[in-house]
Amino acid sequence: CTDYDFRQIEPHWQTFWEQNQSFRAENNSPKPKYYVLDMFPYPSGAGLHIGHPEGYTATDIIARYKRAKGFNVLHPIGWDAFGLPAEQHAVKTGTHPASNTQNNIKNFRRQIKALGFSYDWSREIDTTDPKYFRWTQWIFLQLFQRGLAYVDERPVWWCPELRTVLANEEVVDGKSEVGGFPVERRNLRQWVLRITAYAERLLADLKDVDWPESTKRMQEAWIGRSEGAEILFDLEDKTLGQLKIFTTRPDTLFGCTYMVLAPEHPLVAALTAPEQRAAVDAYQKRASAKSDLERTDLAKDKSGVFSGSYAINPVNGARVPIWIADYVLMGYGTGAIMAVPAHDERDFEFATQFSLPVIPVIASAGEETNLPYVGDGTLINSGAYNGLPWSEAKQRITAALAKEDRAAATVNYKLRDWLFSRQRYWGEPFPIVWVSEADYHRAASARAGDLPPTPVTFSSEGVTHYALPLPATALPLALPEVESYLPSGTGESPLANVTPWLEIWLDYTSGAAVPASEPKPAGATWIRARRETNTMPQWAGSCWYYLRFLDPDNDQALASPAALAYWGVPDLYVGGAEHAVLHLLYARFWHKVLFDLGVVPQSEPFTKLFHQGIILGEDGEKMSKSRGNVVSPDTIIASHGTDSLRLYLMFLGPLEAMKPWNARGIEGVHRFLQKIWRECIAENGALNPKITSAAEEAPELQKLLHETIKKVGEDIEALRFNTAISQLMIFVNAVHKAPQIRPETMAALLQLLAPLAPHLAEELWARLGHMGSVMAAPWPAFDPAKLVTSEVKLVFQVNGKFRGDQLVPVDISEAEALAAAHAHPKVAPFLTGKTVRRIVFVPRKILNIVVD
Ligand code: ANZ
Repeated sequence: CTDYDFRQIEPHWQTFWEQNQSFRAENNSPKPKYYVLDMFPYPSGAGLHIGHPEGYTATDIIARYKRAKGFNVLHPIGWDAFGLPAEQHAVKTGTHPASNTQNNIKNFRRQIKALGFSYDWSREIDTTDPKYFRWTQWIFLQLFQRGLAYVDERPVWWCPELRTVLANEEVVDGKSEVGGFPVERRNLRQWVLRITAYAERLLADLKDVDWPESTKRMQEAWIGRSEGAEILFDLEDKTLGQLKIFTTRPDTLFGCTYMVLAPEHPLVAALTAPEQRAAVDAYQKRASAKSDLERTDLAKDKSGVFSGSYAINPVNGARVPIWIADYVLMGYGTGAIMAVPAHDERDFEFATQFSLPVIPVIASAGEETNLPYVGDGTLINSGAYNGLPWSEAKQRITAALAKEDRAAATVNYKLRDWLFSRQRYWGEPFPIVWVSEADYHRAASARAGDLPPTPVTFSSEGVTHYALPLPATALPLALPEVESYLPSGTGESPLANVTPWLEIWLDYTSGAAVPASEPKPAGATWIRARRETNTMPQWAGSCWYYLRFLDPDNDQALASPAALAYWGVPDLYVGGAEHAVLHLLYARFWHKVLFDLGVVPQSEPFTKLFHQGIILGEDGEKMSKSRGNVVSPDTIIASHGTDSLRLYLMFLGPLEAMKPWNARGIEGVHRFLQKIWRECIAENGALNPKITSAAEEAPELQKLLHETIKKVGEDIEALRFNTAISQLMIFVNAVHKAPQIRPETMAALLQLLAPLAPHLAEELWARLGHMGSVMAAPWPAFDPAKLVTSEVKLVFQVNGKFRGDQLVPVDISEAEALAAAHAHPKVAPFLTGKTVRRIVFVPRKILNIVVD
């Protein structure tokens, strides 16, 4: 077949690359390094969706381009393979989640290989592989040792009917997704990571990274730094002490008309008057079943109940009623507020609903405004502070109260510590056992360096348990086999049912364990222990995977110091904007901890980040199974080939833009590739005879070639692939029109095409007679001198008749042009012995000489 046969070409070159290990990155190389990373996929049962190859094609183009530019390129892939769907599948089928996960990985690998991406497959990783999660567990131990991991009772969704804890995504409208049973909040022992200790640095260091502005803003908002003051209000019942509130607006203190405590606030019980007890109890119960989002949503009706008690406003002695309402969260500030309905929307709604007074204390430009008024202004109704601008009043009031020890300026963060455990089977087990106080202290004497500054403990039924880490040498702690993937029924994970694994004799020096049902081994270092039954959340494995790619087989460290020093962090990270907050924030946190430990040399993991836009269905709607508008890469590869799919994905529009799929567009780019094929290959399958080293190429074509080299390179660097492709289309049109083409020109075209449509480029490169891969050839350089039009063809006429032409400098003068005509062998004979009467000179075009 002499036509463009992608079905034969694409698998052929994929095999070639694989056999030649064309994309292997070297940890020892004199070349400069370039590390380009994709957000690695979760291998779901559904296979790749079209959004995957969009981002992956972009990074692949960069990787291939950088190789041609002389870089040692690291472009790896792996699998973020723990997670809920695999566990749900296991519960349903009774098969081990690992087997389903491996099947999904196999399918993803096949699909990704069919796309011809230039990954270094020798570095493939899988977060569920004990060789990998050994180091996830190791990092956890470092966090633990530094006091950055602790346990706390935290609410989870609990379904009494299913006797299990549910993940947020398994709760729909307050009911279990499976079965539709009611759910409630229930406190369970959880591991929590102290990310708040890094809040300030996570915020400040955003200035050092090259990220989309919108993503930086989202992280800022999530960290949510706010400056204000904590202020103490006396309680009317002096025996109860004082009430501490957090406010960002001490300037509005005179406008405080009531106070609010979160339903979980420890003072609620003491402040509740006997006649209010029943109402308050009922209210607390109702609030406990709501999520924070439901509680604080502005659109939702405000609810609350009066406690029956009063506080005293420290600035004017006013008696202020204390309410209990769930729009105040226990987890923020002090869990108590002074309410200023005149200047806060939520307070205003609440006051309106419960007919509480509203006192304006801020005026704009000397005038009272519509309430609630949240803008700036000057103080009114505020005693000695009247007339002051609000920001000044804020400082003065805080300072005056601080003098009486009633206020302290404070900074609060919205960021909460990170709830880091799940009651699931399919996750990394914690390398932690629970032991008695006496045994903890015995172990501590041998292993002081492994333990946190203060012991992590947990009490239940009057007994205090101490968290003892396994020695790092005992890692990985693998998942035991279980009989059932169903939760334990007590809220603990299925691991709680595996008694021989759970209840053990532990040698605290080596981490060796035997079931507690067996006799205690001889030796003084064996203690009784119960393993932690929680597992880590799916985020854990993706927090540091970009480091493992540097040195994936290392069994001494997460990566060698040499590899960490050589590769550093990714030069470019591409992935969806849906990860703008959580994944990127968690990974930054871990990276900073590793930086503080001296493990990594940089303080930020992702210096340059880019989000690919979402591809919508042809109908302009989000692609989804239920809408039936999902496009599968497999189908397109079968019908048009991978090169067409890659090119089309990049030609759809700017990479960052949200754009609809268009089945007809794929035909267009496919024809473009066919056109290139025909420029190179003749009907009979031989090289197109127009390609000849004797070709005389017009200067315009040369100019366009150099313009194209420049533009394609610049566009690729800036991830503007759609405009790079447009430029190639312009150039291919010019090549098509040219009667003859030099082999070097065609070769340059194929090199420019290679990052985008690598299979076709390789095939034609070989057919042009080159040895080896097109990517081994250095990227073509453009000649700046060729970019300016320096010479033009000037036509010589004598008495209006064409007599010859010649390349001349564009800025040639009339006199110089005349001299050139006199020197031209074909023109000169018509001029010798004649008298020049008139000269018509059209610069860059014609010199007409009128003679007798
Ligand atoms: C009085 C006041 C007057 C407030 C005013 C605002 C406007 P940010 O900026 O988000 O930090 N607040 C404090 N703790 C709270 C909690 N646990 N749950 C819900 N709301 C809480 O917001 C701080 C403001 O949110 C605080 O300042 C407090 O209301 C409220 F004209 O105090 B303000």
